Amino acid sequence: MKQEQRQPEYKAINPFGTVPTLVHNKLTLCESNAILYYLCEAFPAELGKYGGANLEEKALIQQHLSWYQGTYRPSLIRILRLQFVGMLTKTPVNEAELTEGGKKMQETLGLLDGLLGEKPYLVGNNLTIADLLIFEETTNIEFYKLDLAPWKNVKAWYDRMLTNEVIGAIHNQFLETAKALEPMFKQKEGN
Ligand SMILES: N[C@@H](CCC(=O)N[C@@H](CS)C(=O)NCC(=O)O)C(=O)O
Repeated sequence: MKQEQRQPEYKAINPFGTVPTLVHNKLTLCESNAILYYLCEAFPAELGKYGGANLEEKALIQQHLSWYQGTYRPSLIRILRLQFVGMLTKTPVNEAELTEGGKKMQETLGLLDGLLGEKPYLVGNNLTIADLLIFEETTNIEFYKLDLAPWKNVKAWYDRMLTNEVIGAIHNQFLETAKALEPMFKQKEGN
């Protein structure tokens, strides 16, 4: 909200003005895909298992991360942006855009459902950085109160991710933040 990511001090380490940025030893690194890859390679004992067990898995992880950046994230964040911008600028949300965005989001969830199939995780039996990034974006559905039941593979995977103790704890914090923002949305709807 304070737009700190746009300040010159931050832009000195991240010229794109986006979060996250990783500073480790002599390296300053932007972009989630690159950061996640780096963490798995830099800390093999602790994090290597999330980066894929062999070349094929590593390549599939890259496929999912590219799809996430190019298709998945833009599709899920579109409606959220529309609603946030409407809320912050106190202007009515464009209903046609909202409907179109909702349709796109549902199509994308269908694609994710197909990518997952009945596998426990995107790349097979093990949780990887592809699951972490795509799951994190999928949590936005909590804002839309969208029931994932029609996408049964997504729903099973989403619930499975939440059984992970660390992910579950972070998710609970996220839910608290989402709840705290609810009155702002309601206030906007009432306007
Ligand atoms: N492709 C970038 C996207 C990063 C991104 O858009 N981050 C959001 C926060 S989740 C951000 O910094 N938004 C602030 C802005 O765009 O001003 C990545 O994966 O790191």
